[in-house]
Amino acid sequence: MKNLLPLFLLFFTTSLYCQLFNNFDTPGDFAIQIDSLSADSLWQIGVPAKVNLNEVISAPNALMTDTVNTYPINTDASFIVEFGEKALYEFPYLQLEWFQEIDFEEGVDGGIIDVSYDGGESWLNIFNDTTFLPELVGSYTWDTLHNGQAGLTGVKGLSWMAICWGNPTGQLPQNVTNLQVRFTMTSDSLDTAQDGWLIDNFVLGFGFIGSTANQVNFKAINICPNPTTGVIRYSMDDEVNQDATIYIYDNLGKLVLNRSGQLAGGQIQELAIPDLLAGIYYMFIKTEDEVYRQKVIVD
Ligand SMILES: [Ca+2]
Ligand SMILES: [Ca+2]
Repeated sequence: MKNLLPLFLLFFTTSLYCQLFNNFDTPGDFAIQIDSLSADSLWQIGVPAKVNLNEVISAPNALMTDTVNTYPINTDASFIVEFGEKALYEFPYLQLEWFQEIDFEEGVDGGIIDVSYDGGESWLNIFNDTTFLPELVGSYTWDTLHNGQAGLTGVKGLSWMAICWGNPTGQLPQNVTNLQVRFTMTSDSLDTAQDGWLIDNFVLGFGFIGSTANQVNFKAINICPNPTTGVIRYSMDDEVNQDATIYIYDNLGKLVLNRSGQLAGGQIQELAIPDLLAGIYYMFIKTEDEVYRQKVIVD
């Protein structure tokens, strides 16, 4: 603890997490490629002035299917977020998260999310990606849409969603150097005068601490899924096979869990957290040689 506490306090004064953001209010860390070739391109970045979709997470802007009007019939409008080799250096522990509001004709129109792992050569619907098995977390409703594809549908207020790669059941190969995620709004020929899809605050998180924090030698704990409920599933990249102590602090810096035991190097391990209320926590694992750290969200 003697060594841990000063480092922990430093955390509150510096932003050390290695994440990429695009909140549509300032220049983002990664680009949003809106499908400008399509006449149907609906996606606009701006201040929402719609009837039903009107909340942003960070003011003033969000990305949405037209800032004012309801979505048209017979449309397929896409945008793509792309991450190259530099952004993927902590593969396969990777999470793309965002907030969204949804207003679609239930079970007919909706939002399709496809992923490409080969530079756009081939695409896998995220609900049917049985190759790499990304875990979808957060709050969402999906169904088979008018075109036979699985997608988000129905009406849902502001909610959080994430695609989580590198989980207990799915794993990405280390040689993937390009990851693209495509968001497509699709509608049939019946106009129900609904608002479509609004997205704000994309974050690509690595489960990694470091590049701006050379002065603090924390190493990463990989936690997936994150947010989690009831149990934390975690691993470290190092082959750590030694006695360690786990500390979990709440958002106010109060120690809420303290466990000692033997780490099983390279494996996904589980820590039960039945007593932790929903909120933000900071998990530290201290061995004789290292301190590992990660933010944990319990929901
Ligand atoms: Ca925003
Ligand atoms: Ca429709």
